[in-house]
Amino acid sequence: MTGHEKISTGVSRRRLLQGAGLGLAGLTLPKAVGAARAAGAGLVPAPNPADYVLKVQRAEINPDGEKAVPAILLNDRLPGPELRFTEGETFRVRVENHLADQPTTVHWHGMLVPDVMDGVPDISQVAIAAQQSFVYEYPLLQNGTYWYHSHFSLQEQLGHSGPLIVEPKDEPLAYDRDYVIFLADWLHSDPYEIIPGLIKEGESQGMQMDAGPDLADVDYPSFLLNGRGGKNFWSGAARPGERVRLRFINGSASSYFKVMIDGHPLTITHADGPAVRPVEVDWFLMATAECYDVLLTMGETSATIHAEALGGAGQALGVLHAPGTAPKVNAAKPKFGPRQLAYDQLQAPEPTGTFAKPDRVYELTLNGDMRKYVWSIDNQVWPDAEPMIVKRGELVEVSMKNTTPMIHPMHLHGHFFRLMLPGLDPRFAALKHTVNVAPEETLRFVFLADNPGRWFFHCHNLYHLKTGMAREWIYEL
Ligand SMILES: [Cu+2]
Repeated sequence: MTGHEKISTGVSRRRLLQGAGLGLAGLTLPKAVGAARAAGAGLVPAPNPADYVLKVQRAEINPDGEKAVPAILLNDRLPGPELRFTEGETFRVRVENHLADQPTTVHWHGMLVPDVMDGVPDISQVAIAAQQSFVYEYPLLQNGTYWYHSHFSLQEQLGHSGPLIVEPKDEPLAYDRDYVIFLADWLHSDPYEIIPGLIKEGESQGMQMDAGPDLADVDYPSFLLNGRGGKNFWSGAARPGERVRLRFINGSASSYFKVMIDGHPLTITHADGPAVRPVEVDWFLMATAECYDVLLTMGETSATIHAEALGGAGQALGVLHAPGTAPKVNAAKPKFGPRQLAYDQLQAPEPTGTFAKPDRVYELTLNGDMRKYVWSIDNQVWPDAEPMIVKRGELVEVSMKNTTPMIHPMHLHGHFFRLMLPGLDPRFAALKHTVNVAPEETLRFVFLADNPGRWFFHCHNLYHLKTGMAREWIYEL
């Protein structure tokens, strides 16, 4: 059975939406679906037209001007095409797998989808086989800056990712320009050699690996901003005095970025999609897979955007410049001001929940064996790990104690969680989908189990995920 057939009939599509448990009563089905149902049994209605078609294909590209390497791209672009919708619309995207030899999927990162649209092989869908297609379709119940990527093996590292923007029906912010800034890390070698290399390194270094905090375990030769690196930098036009909205997405496989813009304070307006109370900073750290929207007022004819990889291995660069002037890049190491965004500055503008006592508590430890390069949650190495059980309607509290010397960007599928930080009013806890857990740190979040299904929860460092740092939530009936 292919998902394509299942979705393209009005009856099963309706069942799919009702089964999602997303409170869709009153949802109006598109006209085409109603007509097809009226035509009666025995007729197979034409599939709903997709708003976008994403073709997954191999390519050879040279995004930093240094080396041509094999890639897996969507519509031959790096990053993949910007998908833009308005809240309340139906998301409908056909993914065509033109790979000759590998399945693929697309995960819509941060989106509140029915689980069968979540794109995780063996959990929420059967991967799209080579030369097959699948239509992802779901109602858009939220707005903000999100992204998408393959959840199959290491395809994401090869370029299989892109931005997904959902605009609100009425935009409360005023700005003159709106740019997506998609950050990535880029290899000049085969990503499938990374893990064997790290295991070898662990064996030869022995106990030294436990010496202290470690900020990055992959040596990347390049970091990309909107698919460009090196001298081939991205630029966007902005006149002095204009308000510019930048939608930062950390679409890297395993890098954190320190982000600043020469000469410009940044007002953080959104974190991981939802709005936060605006806060002005000099710079912010982005964990892998996090998203931040910022506003700035263009003050000069040219300003360089710096995204320096944590650990100092390099930076991704871009330039905002006045139209008609040549973009000038400042490739020097960035100088970070004193005001760094902290998680406890992220506060929701409206209450996101109450003081209610959780119905269920999970106290998890994040573990790893650096020498063997095996990562785990509660010493369970995915896929050899027990599912974590919740029931619909429960308030679930999760604490994560990081017992490893590495940073872990932990990501929950299918739900926002409320980040619970000491000293903050929990009613205004920010909604997030990804959070950095630093070495020795314990972080706590709460989520409402309101989206029945099977959901992945994992470290978004692709190599930690691949070597076991993941668990599955299952809704019990
Ligand atoms: Cu990790």
